[in-house]
Formats: sequence, structure tokens, C-alpha cells
Amino acid sequence: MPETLRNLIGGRWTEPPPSNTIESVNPARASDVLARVPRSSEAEVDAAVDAARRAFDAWRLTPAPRRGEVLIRAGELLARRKEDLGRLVTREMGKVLKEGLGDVQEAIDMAFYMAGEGRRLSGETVPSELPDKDAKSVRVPVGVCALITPWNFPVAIPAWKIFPALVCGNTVVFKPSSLTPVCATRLVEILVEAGLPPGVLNLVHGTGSEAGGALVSHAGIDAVSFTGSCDTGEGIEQACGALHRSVSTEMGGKNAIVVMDDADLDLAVEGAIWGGFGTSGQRCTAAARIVVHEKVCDSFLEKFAGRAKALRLGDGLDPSTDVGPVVSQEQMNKVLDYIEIGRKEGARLLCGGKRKVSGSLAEGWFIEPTVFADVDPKMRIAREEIFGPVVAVIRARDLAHAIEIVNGTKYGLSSAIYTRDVNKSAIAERDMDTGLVYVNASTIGAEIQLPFGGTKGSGSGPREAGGRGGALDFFTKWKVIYRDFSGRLQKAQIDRG
Ligand code: UN1
Repeated sequence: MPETLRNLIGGRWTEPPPSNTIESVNPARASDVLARVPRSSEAEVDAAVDAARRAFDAWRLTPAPRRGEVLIRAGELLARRKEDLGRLVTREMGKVLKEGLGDVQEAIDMAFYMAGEGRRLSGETVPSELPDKDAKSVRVPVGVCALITPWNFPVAIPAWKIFPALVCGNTVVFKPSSLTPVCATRLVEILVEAGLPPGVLNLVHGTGSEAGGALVSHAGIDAVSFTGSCDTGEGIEQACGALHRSVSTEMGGKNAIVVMDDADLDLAVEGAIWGGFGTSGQRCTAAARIVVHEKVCDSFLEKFAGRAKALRLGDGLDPSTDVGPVVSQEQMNKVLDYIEIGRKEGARLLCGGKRKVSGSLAEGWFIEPTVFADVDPKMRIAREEIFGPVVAVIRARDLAHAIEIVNGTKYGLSSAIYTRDVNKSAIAERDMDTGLVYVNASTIGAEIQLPFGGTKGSGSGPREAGGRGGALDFFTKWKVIYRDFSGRLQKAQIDRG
């Protein structure tokens, strides 16, 4: 019997009207329904924003180290429940169990890292140009934050947003993907158990177009952080721009691995397999393009297609599975359409290309790992984000040509180069126009203590995660305080005469 999920508003778990629900379904087995989920409307969004607004003052005035302690307890609970949560991630969105566990680990890392920010959150103290006056900048919370998250990292990405938002003193309305509401609910339950006061974190389930749309344009929201598709993200950027509301978007990529003629080819093949087919290609950081030096392209293709063909498709909970399903039937159809587009554009299909329905796979959304060779950078399969297990291999004449191809899409999230030549590596590091650059590693594997995000169409606003220029810059605003204790009128620049 699937459970019925509830919204969390002002510390109370509220039942949706039974007629207005959607289902969360296991993508490996469509008959396995995990939950019925509220399909919230404007009324629930209103109530949640209102609750967050009322909780804001008390939370903002709670010392930041105390706010951090809630995250420490949440991190401990996540660690204790890692195995169960990892399995839930796999069951609800399909990635293989090892990756499901990695998803949870990323949230644990973020909890402990951001908890530490409770004792830092530093600004600057600088000398004043006047006597008996001091000057400092402090970080203050932004207010009520709307956090809208995707299904591909159903625990990690909510944690990337919720944890820094909370430690900075904001209150939150969280709208997770309607495809992964159970994972979102378990995460919120953990934060409640960790001691978060009522109203500080509110959970509203529902669709992007209804609950998400109402939230983004709600008058009581101060900032919106969104991860998801370009179309939705661009709409959110426009809505927030019109409302003078700060916004951070993380919207995907068409990431490329460059393989030079001096590369360790076996290592590059491994990186391409992991980057291209890990999470069934459903990462914003997935290696959707492999740009290979023409001298080694044929041998690369032979090894790469050989490895791709040998990958075992299946339920991610089965330890022998290499690649799980894609998340939904809709996603599967979109990916299959792109494969058809690639064929029509004249790319050479080396392996895969079909849905797999044999035996126990018939009930799920499985697509064979697919490799296209002879891809022209102008083809749609080389430019548009597919978000599935489809990799386009493109030939390059030399490093300059390879970098031109890497930079030739509207995206700029992640890129990688395999080479043993330090000079080539340095040039690629400098010239590949992406937010993340990997050397002798795949396009995925970002760590939480550094900013995460991309250039161009991959997103806008301050980056996610840690480090300078990361999430704290989004979830706080600067306040500068000048204190004059001279007891007389001082006028800064004018006093210089
Ligand atoms: C995403 O691709 O949506 O680097 C996030 C990685 C992960 C995060 C990816 N740590 O692939």
C-alpha cells in the first residue's frame, strides 16, 4: 500500500485533499507505486510562505552556531540512515545503489560543512579613514527562500540548498520535484527530528507549473534558488527579474571530455563511460560529448563502444546492474526522440539506440547505452542537452579545435581533458569556458567545499555549495556598519579638505 505524503506547513504535517494527488513510481518497475503525493495549489503555497515569514525573526536571531548544531544533528541522522535512504533514492529515481548512497553522502558532507559555517559566516573589519569610527561588513539572511529542486539528486541537491539557507538564518519553502517526493519528505523529517523550530522549513509538494509557479512569484518570497531544466529556469529568471528578487539557477550542460593523442586512452575510456552513462546520463555534469584527437579517435571508439555494449542494464538495487532506468516514461520518450534525431542528422550509431524491454526490464524505462560517432558539432545531438545515456563522439584536429568545440554550445557547466602534456592541460584549464574543469578525470565528481555551477546558459547568480563565491553569497546579503564614537559630526571624504 503506497504511503500518502503530506505537506509540512508551520510545523504541522497537513493532509492534501484525497482527490488532488499524484503518484511517485519506481522507474525500474512501473507497478511499484511508492506514494501518493499532494498536488498543492496556491492556497498551500500561501500558507507555507506565511508560516516561513512568521518564523523568520526568531530564526534570524538564533545564534548562527546554534543553527549549525541543527545541521550537525541532521548530518548524524543522515549518516545513520544512509543505507535506507540510498535504497530509497534508487527505488524512487532509478540510479544504481552505489550512486544512491553517494547522493546521501553528499548531503552528509554538506550538513557538516555548512554546520561549520555557523561559526564562520565571516565579513570584514577594516579601518575607518576617520578617528574614533569603525567599519565592518556583516552577512545577514535574505529572508524567506523558495528552493525548487530536481529529481536527479533527490537528497543531495535539496541539501545543497536547504542547509546553507538555514545556517545563514533564512526560513525556507521547499518544493521538491514531483518525481522524488518521498526522498524529499525523509530529508525534511530528519531536519525536524534534528530540532528545527516549526515554520523554519516548510515543504510543499506538487508540480512545477502549479506549486512551483505560485511560489516563485509569491509576494512573500525574497530569493529563489532553482535547479532544473533550462526552459523552466529561464522563466524563473525572468519572473524574478521583474520582481527585483534575487535568483540563482543551475540549469544543466552539454559537457565535453577532450581526449588528446598523448592521453592514457584506457583511463580516458573509463572516464567517458562513467561520465556518459553514470546516473543513466541524467546529471547536469554528464559527459554528453567526447571530443577526441583524430590520431586516436578510431582506437578510442573501438574501446569505448566495446565497454558501452558490455554495460548491464537493470534495476539499480541489483548489485550486478551497471546502468539503471531513466526516470520516467516521458524522459524515456524524449531521449528516444533525440536518438532518432541523431540518426536523421547522419551521425553513425555505434551501439545502443533502443529501449530495452526484455524480461524483467519490460516494466521499466530502460534505454541501451548509446554511442554516436562521426558527430558534427553543429548537429542537435551535439548541442542540446539530452539528459539520458547518449554520448556523441566528435573528432578534433588539435587542441585549439577541441577547445573551440567544447566552447561551442550555449552551456558551460563542466569540461575535462585527458592529456599527459602539462602545457596542453594548462591551456585547456585557461580556455575551456566552463564553471568546472577536470584534468585527467571525468566531468563529474564535484566536491561540496568548492562552488558548483556554470557559465553561459548553465545558470546564473551566485554558485551553489561551499567556498568563496558559493552558497553563502546567495543566502546572505551584505550589511555594512559604520560606528562613530567620536561624539562629533564627521563627514568622511569632505573632512579631507
Ligand atoms: C548534477 O549533475 O546535477 O559532480 C549534480 C557531480 C555531483 C553533483 C552533480 N557531485 O556529478
